Amino acid sequence: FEDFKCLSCDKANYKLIEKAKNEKIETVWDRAEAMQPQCGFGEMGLCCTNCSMGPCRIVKVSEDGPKKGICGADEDTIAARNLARSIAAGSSAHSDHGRDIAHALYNAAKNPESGYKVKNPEKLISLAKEWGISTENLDIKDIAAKVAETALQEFGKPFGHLRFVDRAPEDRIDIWKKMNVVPRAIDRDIVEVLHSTHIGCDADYRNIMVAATRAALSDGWGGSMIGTELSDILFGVPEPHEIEANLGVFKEDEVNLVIHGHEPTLSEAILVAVNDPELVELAKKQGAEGIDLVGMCCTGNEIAMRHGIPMAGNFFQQELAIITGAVDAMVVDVQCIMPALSQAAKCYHTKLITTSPKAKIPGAIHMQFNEEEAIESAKKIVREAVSNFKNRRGNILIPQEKSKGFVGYSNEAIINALDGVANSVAHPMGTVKPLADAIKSGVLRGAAAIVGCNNHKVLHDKGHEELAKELIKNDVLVVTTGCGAYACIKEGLMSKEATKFCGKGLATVCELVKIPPVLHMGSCVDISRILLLLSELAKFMNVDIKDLPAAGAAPEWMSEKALSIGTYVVASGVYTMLGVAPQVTGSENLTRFLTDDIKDIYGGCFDIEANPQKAAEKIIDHIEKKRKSLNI
Ligand code: NFS
Repeated sequence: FEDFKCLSCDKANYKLIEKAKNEKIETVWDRAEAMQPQCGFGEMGLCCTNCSMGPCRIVKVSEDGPKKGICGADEDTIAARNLARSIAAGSSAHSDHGRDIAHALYNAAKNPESGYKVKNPEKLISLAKEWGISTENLDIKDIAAKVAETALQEFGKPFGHLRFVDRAPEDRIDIWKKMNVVPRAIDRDIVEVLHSTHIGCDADYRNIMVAATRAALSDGWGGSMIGTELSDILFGVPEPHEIEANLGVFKEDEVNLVIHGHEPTLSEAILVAVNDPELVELAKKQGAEGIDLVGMCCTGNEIAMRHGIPMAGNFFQQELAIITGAVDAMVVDVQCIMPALSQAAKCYHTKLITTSPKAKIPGAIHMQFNEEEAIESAKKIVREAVSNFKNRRGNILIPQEKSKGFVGYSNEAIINALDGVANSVAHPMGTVKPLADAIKSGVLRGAAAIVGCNNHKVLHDKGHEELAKELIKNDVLVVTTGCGAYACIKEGLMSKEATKFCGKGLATVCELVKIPPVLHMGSCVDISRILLLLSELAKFMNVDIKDLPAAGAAPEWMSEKALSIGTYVVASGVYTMLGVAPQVTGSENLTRFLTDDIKDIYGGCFDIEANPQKAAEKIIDHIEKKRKSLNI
C-alpha cells in the first residue's frame, strides 16, 4: 500500500482505495488528481463572476493583463467579495440547521405526531429564564413552544441584537459595538453580505469584511448556538460514552445503515426507528442478525455524543464506506455529502437515500423526511434500508481497523469531570475554576481547538492527528469537533491510553479527572460550545477571550462553513491556524488584513501553516506569549 500513504494516513482506507482501483470506481483522490493544475485565478480569489459582464480576472503573475474588472473592481474588492459571499453561505448553512432544530422543538411542543420530545427540561427552563420568558404556570410544552418561537424570531427580528451575544464577556461586546459587527438578526446579517457584494455596491475590502464578520458572528453566537442549545434541550446534553470508530465498525451479518450529514432531527429519529421491534424483526427475516446504525461526518458526531453510536468515518471516507460493499443504505440530509456517492452506490447494492428538500442528488432515491411525523417518516426510510440486505452482492471488504475512545464532552460534562478535582481540594463545584487553576498553575499550558474538514491538499487526517499529538505532548489540552474529531479518535487520542502521548502536566490532569487529553466536543455547530467555554473561562479569570492562552486550528478545512467558523472565532479574539490558505492571496491588502491588521481590532487573527509541526510550534508560542502577558 506504499502508494496510498501519500493520500491518507488512515490504514483502514488503503485496502478500500485499492478495492476501488480494482473495481474501477473513482474516489475523491482520483478526481483531485484529474483537476490538476487547479485554476490560479480561483486559487488567489481573483476571478469575479458577480455579474454577466464577467467573468473578470485579475492578472497578478505578470505586468501584462487586466488589473481591474470591467466595472473597475480591483483585486482587493474582488477577493473580499468572494470571501464574504463564502462566509455568508457558511453562516447560512449552520444557521438553517439551527432553524430546523428550533422547528423541531416547536413540533415537540405542539405536534405529538412528530414524535419529538423535550429530553432536558432543566436546560429548557434555564434558557427560558435567560431569555426573559416567563415560565410561571406553564407546562414544559408551553415553555418549549415559547422558547422555539423566540429562537425563530432571532432569524428575522427587525430590531435589537442577537440574544446570545450577551453571553460574551463585556469587553468583547464593546469591541463588536465599536466595530459595528454586533449580529442583529441572522437572516438579515447574511442578506446584507449578499446585497453589499452585489455589482456596484461595496468596494472597500475592509468594509466588506465588516459585513462578513457580522454574518459570521451571527453563525457562532446565533445560528450554531441555537442549533446546539436546542439540540441539547430536545435530545439531551452529551455525556461521555466509550465508542468505536473507523470503517471497521461495519458488520458482515447485520444491516449496515450509515447516517450521514448534519441535523440530529433526522439522525435521532432514525435511531428510534432502528430500535423498532417490527423493523428489527424484518431485518431478521431478511437473514440479518440485526441493524447496525453508524454515523458519518457531523451527524455521526451528534449521535455518538448522545447515544454512543459508532463513528464510521469522516468526510474523505464517505465513498470508501460504500466501497466496502457492506452498506445497505446511506441516509443523508444536508451538507458535506459528495454528489459522487450516487456513482459509487450504483456499483454496489447500496441505496443512497436523500431526505431533505434542500439536498437532492441525481441517481439517489429521494424519501422526504417529514418532521411533522418524524418517527413514522424515519421508519419508512429504515424499512427501505433493511429490505436491501438481501441484495448484497458478495464483493464485501470490511477493514479490520477500528479504535475506541471517549466522546461526548459538552461543557456540562467537562465541568462535571473537573469537579473530580474540585471535590478533592475543596473547590466550588460546577464552575470552570479547576480549569482556570490548572492553567494558572501551568500544569496545563493552555488549550487549543482542532476543528474542521478533510482536504486533498493535506494528507488525509495527518493535519489533525499530528497537530493534536504535538500539542498534547506540550501540555496543551486539545478540544475537537467535526472531521478533526474523527481523525483524533481513530488515532487513539481519545482513549485512556492516550496519556502516553502527553506531557507530564496534562497526563496528570487526565489521570486525575479521568478524561482523555483530546476532548470530543461534537459537530461543527458545537463549536458554539467552545465559544461558551472560552467565554466562561475569560469571565472567571476577569479577562477577555483574546487574553486567554488558547488557540484554534483548522488543519484540513475546505468548506464555506469553515470560513464562517474561522471568522467568528477570530472576531471572538482567538488566534486561528489554517492548514490550507483561503482563496484570498491575490489581494495583498486582504491577506495582510486577515493575518495581521485584524489582530489590532479583535485580538485574534488567522495564520497559515501547512506543516503540523510548525503549526504546533506557532500555537505553543502564542500560548506562552499569552501566559506571559497574564503573568502566569
Ligand atoms: Ni465541519 Fe467540514 Fe463537514 Fe462536519 Fe466534516 S467536512 S466544516 S467537520 S462533516 S461540517
